[in-house]
Amino acid sequence: MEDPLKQQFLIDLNKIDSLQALLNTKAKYIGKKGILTEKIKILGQLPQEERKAQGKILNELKNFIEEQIKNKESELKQNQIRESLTRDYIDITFPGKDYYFGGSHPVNKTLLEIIDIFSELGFTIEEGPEVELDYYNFEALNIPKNHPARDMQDTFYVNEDVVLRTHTSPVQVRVMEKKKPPLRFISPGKVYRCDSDVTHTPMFHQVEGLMVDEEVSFSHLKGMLIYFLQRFFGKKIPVRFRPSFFPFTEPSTEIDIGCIICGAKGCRVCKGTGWLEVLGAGMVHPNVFKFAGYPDRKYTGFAFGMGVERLTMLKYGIDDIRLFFDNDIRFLRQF
Ligand code: 2NM
Repeated sequence: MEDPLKQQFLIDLNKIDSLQALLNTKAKYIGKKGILTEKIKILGQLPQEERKAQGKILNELKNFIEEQIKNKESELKQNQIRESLTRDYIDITFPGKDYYFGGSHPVNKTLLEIIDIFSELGFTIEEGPEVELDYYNFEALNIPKNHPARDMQDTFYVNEDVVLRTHTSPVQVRVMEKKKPPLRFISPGKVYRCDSDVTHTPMFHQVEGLMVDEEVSFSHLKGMLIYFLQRFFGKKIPVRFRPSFFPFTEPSTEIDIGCIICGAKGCRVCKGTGWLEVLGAGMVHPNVFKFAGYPDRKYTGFAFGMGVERLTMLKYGIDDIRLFFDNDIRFLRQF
């Protein structure tokens, strides 16, 4: 006949579903005041024969319970591990969190590209102030007071003698004042004109270039600028030189490329002509050399200028210059 205490223990054992419940059951039977412990304590009160037989039974029961408890404990711990492995599973093949990188502004990308090409052609970079003396912005560039060219450019005046530079050419005069030829540099930077519509903003970026030495010719100008345009827009782009006028160059030219918007068929951007104006250039006027303090007739040089926003718009087919300054992330992410 089975021991009723063992039966009772087995029923309790079956109900155990946690380590805490296991400890409780262990205490209930074999703890300091456990049912079995109490029974073992009073063994001494029994007559010897009975004590021996009963002692053996109780001892075996105690061993049985201890073993069962131990088995149950390892079973519960195994379950716990299995559970936490399922619950806390980390999928190391899962892709990482997506996050956005910053990027270069399209105007800056174009600027860097222009700088790259001219660097390869041996041009260095020179910079100068954006708040400029009237003298460097106009006077020394052969644009005297009351010259019609001053009306052509809507100038922000700080006072009678100080302006926000309307082009970066004043940098070139400043460099010529300090350095003797040979000179070959570009001056990229911000310029300011009081003008605002789909193709004009009050601030925009220009790159102007200058090369001066003995016997620099218009051929050098043509070779360098055709090379630049073909690097910037592609090898097959048609290039045309038109006669033009600037106070600081003589002769002067405006340079067109075949319209890349319509394939030179004629469109809104090229106003039906099939050509786009992209550069102004010319041979440096002797008066400019005189203002720079160079000796008469010793040097010749060519100069050129371009608008960075305009080149960026043509290259990417952007039809409104204001998009560059709205800082709309949906626009900027496309570059
Ligand atoms: C242009 C077009 C033609 C130019 C001239 C000079 C300087 F300082 F040498 F006289 N710098 N840049 C120049 C010439 C700029 O921009 C449309």
